Amino acid sequence: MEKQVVLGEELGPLSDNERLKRESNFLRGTITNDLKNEITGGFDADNFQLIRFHGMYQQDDRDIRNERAKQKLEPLHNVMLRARMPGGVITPKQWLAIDKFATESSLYGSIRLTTRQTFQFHGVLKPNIKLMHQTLNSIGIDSIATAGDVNRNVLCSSNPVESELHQQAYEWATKISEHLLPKTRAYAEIWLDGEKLETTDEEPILGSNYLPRKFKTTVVVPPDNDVDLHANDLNFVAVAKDGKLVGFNVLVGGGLAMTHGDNSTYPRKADEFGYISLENTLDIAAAVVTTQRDWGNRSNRKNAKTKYTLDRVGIDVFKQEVEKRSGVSFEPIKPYQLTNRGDKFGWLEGIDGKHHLTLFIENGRLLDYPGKPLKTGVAEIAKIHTGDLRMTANQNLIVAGVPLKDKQKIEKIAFEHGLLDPTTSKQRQDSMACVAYPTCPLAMAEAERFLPQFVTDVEGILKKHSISDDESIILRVTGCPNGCGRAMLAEIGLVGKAPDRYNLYLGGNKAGTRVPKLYKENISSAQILQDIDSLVERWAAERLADEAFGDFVIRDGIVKEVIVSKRDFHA
Ligand code: SRM
Ligand code: SF4
Repeated sequence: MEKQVVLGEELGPLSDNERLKRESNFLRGTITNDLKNEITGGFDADNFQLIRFHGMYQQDDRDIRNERAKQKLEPLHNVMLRARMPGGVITPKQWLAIDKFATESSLYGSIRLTTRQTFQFHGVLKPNIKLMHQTLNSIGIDSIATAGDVNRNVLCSSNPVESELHQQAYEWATKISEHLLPKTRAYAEIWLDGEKLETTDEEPILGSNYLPRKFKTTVVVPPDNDVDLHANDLNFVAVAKDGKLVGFNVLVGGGLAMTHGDNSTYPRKADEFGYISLENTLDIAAAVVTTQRDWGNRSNRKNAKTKYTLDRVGIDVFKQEVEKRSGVSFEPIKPYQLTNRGDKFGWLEGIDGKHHLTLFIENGRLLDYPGKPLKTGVAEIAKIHTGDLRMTANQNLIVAGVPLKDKQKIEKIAFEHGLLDPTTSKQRQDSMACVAYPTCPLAMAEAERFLPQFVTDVEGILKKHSISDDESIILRVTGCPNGCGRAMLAEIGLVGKAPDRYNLYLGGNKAGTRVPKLYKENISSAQILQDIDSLVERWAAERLADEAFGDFVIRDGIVKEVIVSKRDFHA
């Protein structure tokens, strides 16, 4: 007997976001009026949400919020923009244009590389918003659907070595991104002064009320899992024959966010649905999205993502619906292995004879620091580089496709501007934090500003216990349980609760295929360092040969393994 599935809109009273999407006239709202309103730097309640579908978030600097309130000033409203860059590929010409905009027209002057292979501008004031979109449009970049209840920027493994396979995977990331984009003309009308894109206002895939919640997609080239596929709703894992892409293993239902104190929320790995051949990729993508569109919870946004839909209706029921909608039957999963997530720093030679330089950018923040003019350095490279630049999902940057003759020149610039630093430890390279303060309105604790010193302290602990320099622990800090820094796939994950208070999670693995488990709740960074010190001491003394920290804490019973999140994560 066919199981009855309750549609997402029948699960309870609709959330207010459903009303505002319905009333928005395909994402237009009254944004244009708000733009003209010079009395406030902000947007009204509905437009505050709607601008997200256009890739922007309204923010203010939390460091100066109280001071401004004392002076009876409204918060210094501004927007953060997140660009759409499938696979993170950007040309030097585009880079120079975004560098110019960040320097001249944003409050912070920085370019922030994100955990989803794109860049953000922080601190763009209302009078500069249109200029920003028009600047981006003039260089072939947009910010459509990088936020809001839609399919977000599509990730693709940054694998510069197997150049041909990477190129094919990247092309699919771009095709999937285009296929799942909103079709509304709103973006062009509002930001590009009525210049029309060739679209209608029908939304055959996303629907007129768009998706119940954000939706994330990746294309992965094993064995690298640098995109952290288990953080994503829909994943296409490349299957190659003789170095050529022939199809994808499809995994559905990953996601990392949770809410403190709400056990109905949890980080969850994606499930394997099966193998498909290449020509079915877009149909499967659309079928997964439309199934989630119709079945995802539209009443409670905390339980609205695909991961909860799968756990509510059952994996098999969801999968059968995808097969029904696409007319494609999944074949059994083809063997594949994910082994690592780190970027490969320094120079690598691709099989096409081109050279690729991966630069470590701490926290992805490109800015000119005293003695370390990182942003200028990348711009100087872009001025002479003939290949492309690739942002990685670990917030780093690859100078890709360098001919042999330019290698030395580029390396020199990188050294001179602090972009190549031989003293950077492997531990630092394997550590990551989300943005958090001062721009993120949801931050409960520091993350980006906290990480550098914290890593120095952890480096000291590893040294004290004679852990060799070529080993590290995947360490991630995230300023609140939304999990933007992907702490919920780390060997050591810190999740912010309050200023200098974090929950400490342990037990992810190197490949990113295991969710960690709570070890201690609501503790200070000093306490966390003490705990890490004693845990590393035990690891150093009792580990099996080559046993990673995350594997050790599970084998030793320090935390229990999370196998099925719904059952195990809060148990
Ligand atoms: Fe995120 C919201 C930053 C990757 C889960 N995220 C936010 C906002 C926009 C805060 C807000 O809603 O007002 C943050 C802006 C901070 C700022 O000032 O820039 C923010 N998220 C980021 C970035 C920039 C972190 C970074 O340090 O790089 C990443 C941008 C990605 C991109 O380019 O698209 C970023 N966010 C992630 C990830 C990691 C990933 O996707 O690989 C996650 C966890 C994976 C997942 O989705 O489960 C993530 N962000 C969230 C959530 C929780 C979603 C949920 O399922 O409940 C929120 C809050 C929300 O949506 O309500 C959020
Ligand atoms: Fe902000 Fe929380 Fe995301 Fe960090 S994890 S960027 S604090 S929403």
